[in-house]
Amino acid sequence: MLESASTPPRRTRQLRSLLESAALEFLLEAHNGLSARIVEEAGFKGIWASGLAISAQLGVRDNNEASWTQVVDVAEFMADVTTIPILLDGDTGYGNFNNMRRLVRKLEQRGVAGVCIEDKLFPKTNSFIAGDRQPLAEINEFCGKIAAGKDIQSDDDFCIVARVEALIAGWDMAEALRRAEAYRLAGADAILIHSKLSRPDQILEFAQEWANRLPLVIVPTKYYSTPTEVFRRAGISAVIWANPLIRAAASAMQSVAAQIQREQSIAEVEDRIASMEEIFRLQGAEELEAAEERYFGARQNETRAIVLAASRGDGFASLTDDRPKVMLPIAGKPLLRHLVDKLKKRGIDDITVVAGYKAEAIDVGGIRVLINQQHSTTGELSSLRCARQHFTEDFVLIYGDVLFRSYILRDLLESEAPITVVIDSSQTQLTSDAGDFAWCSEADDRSSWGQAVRLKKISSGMGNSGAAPHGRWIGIVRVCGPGRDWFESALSGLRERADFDRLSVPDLINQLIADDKPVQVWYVHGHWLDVNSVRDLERAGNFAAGSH
Ligand code: SPV
Ligand code: MG
Repeated sequence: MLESASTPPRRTRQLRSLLESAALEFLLEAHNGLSARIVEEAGFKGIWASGLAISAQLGVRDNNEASWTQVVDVAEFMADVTTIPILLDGDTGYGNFNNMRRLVRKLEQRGVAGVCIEDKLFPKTNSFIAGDRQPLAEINEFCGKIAAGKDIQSDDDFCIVARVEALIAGWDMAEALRRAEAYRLAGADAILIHSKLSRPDQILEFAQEWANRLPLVIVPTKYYSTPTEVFRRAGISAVIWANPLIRAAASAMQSVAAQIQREQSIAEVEDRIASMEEIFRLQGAEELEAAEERYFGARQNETRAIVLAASRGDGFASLTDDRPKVMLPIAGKPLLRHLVDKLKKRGIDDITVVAGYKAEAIDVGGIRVLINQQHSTTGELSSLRCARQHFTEDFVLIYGDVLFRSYILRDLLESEAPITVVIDSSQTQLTSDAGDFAWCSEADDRSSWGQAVRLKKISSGMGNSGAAPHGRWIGIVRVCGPGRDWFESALSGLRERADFDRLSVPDLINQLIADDKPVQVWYVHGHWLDVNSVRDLERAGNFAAGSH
């Protein structure tokens, strides 16, 4: 297979380099897809697909109780979610030379870079269980297995590591060396010399006698207190940390399970276990979301919503001590729930809420919550920027504190203009306690539905001594097609301003007008309200009670 400069080397090549490099390298055990991914993320160059750990996570013994195809299936899950090479612990090769051939073929097909086989008899027993009562394979028979594997592999870089169990089974160093040499001549790519002593003496003696005839691999499960530098000086090629992750998983699960059982609650363990988000990340949820955007044509055209909900709300005194304004109850449910229900009713399911003050109190299902960490010192446009990766070619931007009759949203979704703002033509009196008044190209001609009117300006009205406004913006903007780019560039432009942190959505809309972009007006006449004070809560309750 050809490799270009930009693609990483095939995994078989990576494993070969790892074994043959002059440096001491490390493989860490993994036992399923999740742990394999964790090994790669931790920076390891290779994965040991441990027979002990894979059988343990299946809940069976390391005695070939799991069938070889079950083991290979697990290895395939591991290969699917990683890019580094996997060396499978192939036990004894699961049979004779013929079984070994089939194993190698299947491993190559499934993206496993190499296999390690040990010179014991099927069904094997873990080397640390009654090792000295474990019979060894006959040398010639084992050499035949190695040769058969090498002959069948289609990728020259696929590695077969021959594991010498002589020292485990109570034989002497001469036997270990005799076997290693025979396996080398049979075609093995590396020798794994195993020892169950708590000191590295046997390993170091073997390494010295072996004198690098082939790369040497070790598994310091028992002599783990040996400084790694000792292995490096002895010329070892690779160290396999054979089982720390399955043991870490077991002790973490035991401790968490016991605590939950004791406390009949998960509240205390919640903060010391991986978050749901972390699990989603490890599963690659983000990639699927991106792929859906690319391939799920229908979803691309879906209208989405961005809701600004970062403020505490100044007018509510202690009512907002423990929650943001949008979580105040209105007619039995939080204000934000009303809004989300309205959006969902109109088929808008992708809802991004930008929270800030007491964000943790936002407890509404079916939304994505982003947090403006600087909410206490910044304004609406800063919050909006937090959601900029969710600007699509069709989205609605809404203040989190508005309630409105559903038809307003339904009609707005009919608009195909790049930018549309909803203006209430029933409010044409400038008042000091309300802002966001709108001046338009024409007043609302209530006899013609859907007239083409352009917005000229939104302002609080202060300093507008001239004409009366044509209405009040209700806090809803729809952005479509090219409107998205206009919207983004107006936002980027304003970001350059020194006072960006104080700017609000009307400043952005005015910037669009200043950029010569048409901002379409959609007139409504009442049928909405925003919640800014304790007095508004009662009005909102009545309004919501009347909305079905
Ligand atoms: C394994 O990890 O399954 C091994 C290494 O074979 S050991 O358990 O140390 O023998
Ligand atoms: Mg094993």
